[in-house]
Amino acid sequence: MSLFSNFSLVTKMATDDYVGFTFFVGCMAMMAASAFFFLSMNHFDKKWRVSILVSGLITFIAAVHYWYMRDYWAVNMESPTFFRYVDWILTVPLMCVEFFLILRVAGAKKSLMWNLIFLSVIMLVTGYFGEAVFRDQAWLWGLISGIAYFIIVYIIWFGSAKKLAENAGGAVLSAHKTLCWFVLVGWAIYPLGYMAGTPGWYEGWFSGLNMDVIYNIGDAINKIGFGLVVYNLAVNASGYSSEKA
Ligand SMILES: *C/C=C(C)/C=C/C=C(C)/C=C/C1=C(C)CCCC1(C)C
Repeated sequence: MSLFSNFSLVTKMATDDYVGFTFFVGCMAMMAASAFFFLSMNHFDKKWRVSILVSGLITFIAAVHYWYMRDYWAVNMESPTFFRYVDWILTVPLMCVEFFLILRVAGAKKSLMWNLIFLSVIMLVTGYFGEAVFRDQAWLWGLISGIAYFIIVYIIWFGSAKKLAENAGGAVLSAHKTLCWFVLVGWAIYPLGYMAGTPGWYEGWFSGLNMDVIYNIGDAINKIGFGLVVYNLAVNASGYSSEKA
């Protein structure tokens, strides 16, 4: 029974299992978004195809991880922290690549991309330490992670990335601005989840909220929304052709 239950039974979902529900819906949404990005890719001018491809890869990688996280939660009823961070360590750097790809038209250098990727890895590895390894010092690791996060925000809002976006102007500038808001507001959802799910002096601030529900909402907004901004940019900048499919 115990062996076969893993293969042949679908675990029940309680009507009040909000965490399980958001994993389930999140998984579906990521799959649908991936199909959308992949299938629309070839409608665009060549120079935008890689950007749309990356949007699809981000949601596809998330879909695969959500598939596992959904199962992990259903069987163990605990946070799939490991899968969560593996997902992020793959998808967040890809979002940094996305910034670079968009700004490439204005002459962005690879060093901008690598700086953002490096900072995002610091942000996530220190977050993992606080959440999974050194939970007693979760606030300290969260703080280091938060500093890396703010440097990313600074670079894209005020630093070299901003200057490139201004040089590019038009649809690129407005897409860049929207993505900046995603990083400032959309990404700020994650530290809230972290504070809801780790011990520390902030305990109780978000005690009514579940960490995984917050992370799942954040992922849906940021991964799918981010991809749609890029899609929209490609539509505005190159026009969508229904002939080329
Ligand atoms: C698709 C996944 C995304 C966009 C994940 C983003 C994750 C973050 C911005 C996480 C940030 C964190 C902090 C700023 C401090 C506390 C620890 C983290 C890792 C939750």
